[in-house]
Amino acid sequence: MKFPRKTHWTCDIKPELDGQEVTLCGWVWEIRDIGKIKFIVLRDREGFVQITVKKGFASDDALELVKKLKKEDVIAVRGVVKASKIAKAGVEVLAKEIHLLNEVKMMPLDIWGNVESELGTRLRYRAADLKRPENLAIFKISSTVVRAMRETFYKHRFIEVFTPKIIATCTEGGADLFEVQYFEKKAYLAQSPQLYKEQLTASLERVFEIGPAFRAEKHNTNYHLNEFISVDAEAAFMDYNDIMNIIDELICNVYETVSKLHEEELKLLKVELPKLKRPFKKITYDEAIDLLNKRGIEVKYGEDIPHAGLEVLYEEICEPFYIIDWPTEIRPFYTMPKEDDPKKSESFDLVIKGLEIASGSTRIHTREMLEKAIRDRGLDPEAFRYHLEVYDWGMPPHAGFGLGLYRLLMVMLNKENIREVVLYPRDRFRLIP
Ligand code: AMO
Repeated sequence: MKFPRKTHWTCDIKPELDGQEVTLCGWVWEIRDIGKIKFIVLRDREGFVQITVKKGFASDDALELVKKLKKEDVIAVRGVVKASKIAKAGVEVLAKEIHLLNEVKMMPLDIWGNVESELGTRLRYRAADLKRPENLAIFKISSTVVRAMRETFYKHRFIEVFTPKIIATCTEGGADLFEVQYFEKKAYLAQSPQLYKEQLTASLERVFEIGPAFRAEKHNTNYHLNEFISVDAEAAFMDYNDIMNIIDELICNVYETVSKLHEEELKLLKVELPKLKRPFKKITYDEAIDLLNKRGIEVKYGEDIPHAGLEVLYEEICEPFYIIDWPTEIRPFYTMPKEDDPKKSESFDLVIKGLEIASGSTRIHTREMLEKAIRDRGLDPEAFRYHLEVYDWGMPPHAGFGLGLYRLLMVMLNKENIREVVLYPRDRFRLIP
């Protein structure tokens, strides 16, 4: 198809380019007609630019076309940059040619901020909803978050890996698995790369993976999804304290990088990111239970701490914090018990603004101990045969964590509902689009 190629993005159009010819491609956001002169506000992913179409400068075709243009028509504009005192951004583009690349037929919802649609409606028409400036800001920030994480991982010599998402055995407990038909066999969608990432410490030493995890949980909350992006890391020759130090650095780098690169987007989203202090606070599970009981929230020893409890702890602590040293029996089988008190484990959950964002631990690295831990939880070691055998082949001491990307974005951007930060969320009742 013949059309002029984009030479600049809207964010590149600065008064310093005065006099330069540019081609912009994007969407008609707004059209204003003041008689002889017409203004188009063109939107692309990076923002808006005012296009001025006037007789004597624009081609006759352009002058004709601009009369018929509608909001969200897809256009390419060739023109000349002009520093301008009147235009909002101090700069505009005087159109020479305008090409209509595709005509809009209808829009299923208002993306211009005049009529607010409910989240359910927005998710139903998500591809249109994603054109809203707020969503452009959210998903640009999301990309930067992942980039900042990768930087921290590479700095610490982790390498990125990809493990299978179709698997034969459970990793985190059996109940929440999605079953799939794998030719003649039954298989499952991976809940977590847990067992693979642990095995990889015996060869690649330090690995990370940013990929989907699938959980058939019937929850219907604002912070659970059935498919989410899990940021996983695992490192040989480390324990849970080493891992928490890496998470501290990773989260701080994420907050700093987003603050630095996304001033405008944060302003649009009305978000002020705090300057976080490292190391994050740590309280033990026992301390957390005591504190909660004192505040009138009854949590029995040996139970998981409910979401409401985490919120109360956050009111008390007011910064990101870890709950460490959980009872061994309520953590997954691969978790290393504490040497001096095996009823407790070298494990942690990271809580930000009252929400569990990550969890991790030092792992068991001997076969005998792992086999016993599997049995102790009523699981069948035979089901883990292909995992257990690896522990005979020189398994290093290791530790790691899993972090929910969407949960982190949700707390960073003060969103009430996790679905706001997911392109196409998958929940109990949502499989389309
Ligand atoms: P866990 O099950 O705690 O640990 O999961 C790790 C993190 O993933 C996020 N998360 C979710 N996010 C959205 N929807 C869900 N349904 C959901 N479930 C979990 C949370 C959570 O903290 N293998 C271990 C990690 C490890 O030890 O390395 C694991 O999967 O933010």
